[in-house]
Amino acid sequence: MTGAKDKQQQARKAGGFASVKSTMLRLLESKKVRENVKNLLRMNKDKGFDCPGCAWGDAPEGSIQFCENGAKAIAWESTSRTIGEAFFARHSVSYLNRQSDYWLEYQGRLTEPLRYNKNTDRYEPISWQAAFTLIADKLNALASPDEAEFYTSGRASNEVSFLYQLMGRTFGTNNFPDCSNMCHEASGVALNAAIGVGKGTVTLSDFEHADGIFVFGQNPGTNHPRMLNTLRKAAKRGCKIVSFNNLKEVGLQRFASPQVASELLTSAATAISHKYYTPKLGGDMAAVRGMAKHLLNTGAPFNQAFITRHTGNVEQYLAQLHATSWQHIEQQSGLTQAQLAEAAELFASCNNVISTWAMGITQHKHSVDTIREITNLHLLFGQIGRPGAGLCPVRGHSNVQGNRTMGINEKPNAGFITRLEQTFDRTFPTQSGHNVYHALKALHEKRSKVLICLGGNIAAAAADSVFTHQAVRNAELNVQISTKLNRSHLQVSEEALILPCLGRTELDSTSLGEQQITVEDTFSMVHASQGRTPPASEHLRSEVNIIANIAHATLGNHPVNWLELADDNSRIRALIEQSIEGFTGFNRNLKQPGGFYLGNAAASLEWKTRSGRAEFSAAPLPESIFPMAVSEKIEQHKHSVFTLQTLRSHDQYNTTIYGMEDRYRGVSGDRKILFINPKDAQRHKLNDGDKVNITSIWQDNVTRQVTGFKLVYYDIPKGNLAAYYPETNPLVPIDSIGDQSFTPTSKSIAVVIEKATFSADTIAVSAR
Ligand SMILES: Nc1nc2c(c(=O)[nH]1)N[C@H]1C(S)=C(S)[C@@H](COP(=O)(O)OP(=O)(O)OC[C@H]3O[C@@H](n4cnc5c(=O)[nH]c(N)nc54)[C@H](O)[C@@H]3O)O[C@H]1N2
Ligand SMILES: Nc1nc2c(c(=O)[nH]1)N[C@H]1C(S)=C(S)[C@@H](COP(=O)(O)OP(=O)(O)OC[C@H]3O[C@@H](n4cnc5c(=O)[nH]c(N)nc54)[C@H](O)[C@@H]3O)O[C@H]1N2
Ligand SMILES: [Mo]
Repeated sequence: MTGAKDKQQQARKAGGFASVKSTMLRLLESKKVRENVKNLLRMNKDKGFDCPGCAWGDAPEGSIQFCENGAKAIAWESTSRTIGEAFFARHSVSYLNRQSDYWLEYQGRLTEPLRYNKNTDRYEPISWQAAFTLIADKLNALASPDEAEFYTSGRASNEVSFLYQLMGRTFGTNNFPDCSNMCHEASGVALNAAIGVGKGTVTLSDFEHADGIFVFGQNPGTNHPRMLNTLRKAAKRGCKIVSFNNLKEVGLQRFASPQVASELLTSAATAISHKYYTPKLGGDMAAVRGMAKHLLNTGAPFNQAFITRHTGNVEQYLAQLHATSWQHIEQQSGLTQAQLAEAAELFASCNNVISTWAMGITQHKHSVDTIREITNLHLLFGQIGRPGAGLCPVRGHSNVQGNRTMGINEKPNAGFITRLEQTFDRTFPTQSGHNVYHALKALHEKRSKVLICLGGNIAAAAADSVFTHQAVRNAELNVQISTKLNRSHLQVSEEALILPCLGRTELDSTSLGEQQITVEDTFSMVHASQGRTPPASEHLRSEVNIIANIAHATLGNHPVNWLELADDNSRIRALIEQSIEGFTGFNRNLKQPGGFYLGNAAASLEWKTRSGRAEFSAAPLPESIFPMAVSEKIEQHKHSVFTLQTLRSHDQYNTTIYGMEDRYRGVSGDRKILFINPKDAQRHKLNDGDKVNITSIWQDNVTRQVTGFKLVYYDIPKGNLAAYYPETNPLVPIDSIGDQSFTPTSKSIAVVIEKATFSADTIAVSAR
């Protein structure tokens, strides 16, 4: 039996050189090694391309900014393996659907447009033109434009996103489900209500001025490795980094920079976190409330001048602090009053504090209220809108923030639509469309009939896999614009198309020359990106070209000559400049080294809220992190119910699985594992290595189960479990969503576990 602590100790030795070495070996094994290395060196530099790994910003000094996981993303995209006609003639869709997510993507890059033939259950080649005509005919035959769903994944560039929303809106709908509905939606909702902008208020340089950085529910060592460099530098100059994480993530504790030669050679590592708290899943709102309550009770010096001048609703919030009991705070956060007092004192003692957060905060039922609570704490001390202070939701996909700026939004604001109407001299729909939740419901009930996906893998990424697969399968036409084969291509019944596109790393050369795209990082910096490597196949088209052609086939020359835009991204940028605030001089500005800043009203103390002030939220701490009906069911199971979080390993990019290693957590060779506190396991007469089945508890009578998961002892709060996504998506009930955000509660699922009585390997079955 391996002790949880030992395992983590071993893992701690990882990082540094090991993290680079494994990547380099992988790259050296690749046939396209020269391109890969050249790419790596160009990544995020002015004439290079934006790393598709994450949305963290780039330091302006132009140093080589790569990380292991960014390198993996590139190696994965620039593989020399390809699949085309022969592959799809060999394998039926039913066969492919029985393979793992890893196997599907590992087959290589898609090379030609394909159409599903339901008689043979196979994908067969189709010409680009025939594919565009098929989509146009189907769209134009719908009874209402609201029967079509236009999904976007956050890798899509500003240019293609702008074109895509213009196409959807001209067609007549605001049905724009997108990956951020499953990601940072709660951040947008909470920040819009509190401070009037749905984005973070800091830029990269603010991290140089902060003397406190609070990191909530985020694993940057794996998911934002370049952020670790920022944290490491901050820690070295004495900035206090305080982590709130359900797990003791190695990267947040110690980190050796892969870019500092001395640390590489000696494996020396910087201690990152000054303090590390491990709240229970869903316990952060309680934790932050406890901090604020302690500071109120001890008469800490709130920034009265700031509160009076800039905020609203403070009395109601302070009353709520009084009303919330310490018992409630301790029970829900899993932290003691003394721990929260310590964290609170640290916060109050800092001159400039930044709080960052990611999925550990946004994927709960009460995520919006949790982010409002973090904001409340900042408002009490005026910790926003000056150098080194502010709020920083750390976005995931490399352009997910830009997608939103470009209008990928099912609830566009009136100002956005008005400007679009001025540019194109016509009206656009204003009524709300579908987010991911509503789109899947509509497809499941066959109210929606066409699903078009600009990247991503909605079938594997969304909750409740059985429900979601059926929903996608119900589409009368399923169109996937993709680089690699994935689960979403295989949920087909009638018509389906796979349209293969260029990746970020590839050269997009049109009759008008080499094209650039632009992206916006988590700090509202917009910069250009240009691929360099030869495309994986001569038949690939850029995403812009594909969308322009679908639009042309469907809408003719309305409201623009789409084909003129198909090969000319600078013309699209000129339209963006006309239509969207902050993009004046777009084509000129993107030549600035490091890109240009879009600005952020809240960062300059301008509050675009209804009241014109930054608003405190006086929401009560929820009784339970689950809905009432579920709490009642949990009560029946008494002490055997756990809360499960679903998270990423070190060897995946969302639904793309690179391999079976989760080195920082000491796991190797398997992904069907369940992290458990040894005491919890023993209480259930279970041991490290035992196989279990996991069943979720929800208010309906549907059985949601995955089987044959191996227990791994881990340093995790009692009553909490962790397992990898997307394998555990069958467990997340479709209706288990965040209040106001509609985000699946992927970090708090009530489950029971039982020892598997057979060596089951049936997740694929239960997921279908
Ligand atoms: N290499 C790589 N990079 C990525 C991605 C990837 O898959 N691979 N995905 C990209 C995307 S789209 C996104 S959104 C980001 C995701 O970045 P993260 O949010 O870091 O991703 P997760 O793996 O979901 O990790 C959630 C973290 O929050 C902690 N946590 C979970 N629940 C709670 C809670 O209730 N309270 C607290 N305090 N902590 C909690 C978990 O222990 C874990 O450390 O990364 C982006 N970058
Ligand atoms: N249980 C659980 N579920 C979750 C989460 C969780 O933490 N737990 N996280 C959620 C989050 S934060 C997110 S963002 C979503 C992710 O949801 P998505 O964004 O939909 O999924 P990805 O896995 O990033 O998409 C991978 C696919 O994108 C395609 N692709 C890659 N590069 C390109 C490109 O350049 N162009 C095009 N057109 N296609 C490309 C490839 O075909 C690949 O198969 O998942 C969510 N689902
Ligand atoms: Mo995400």
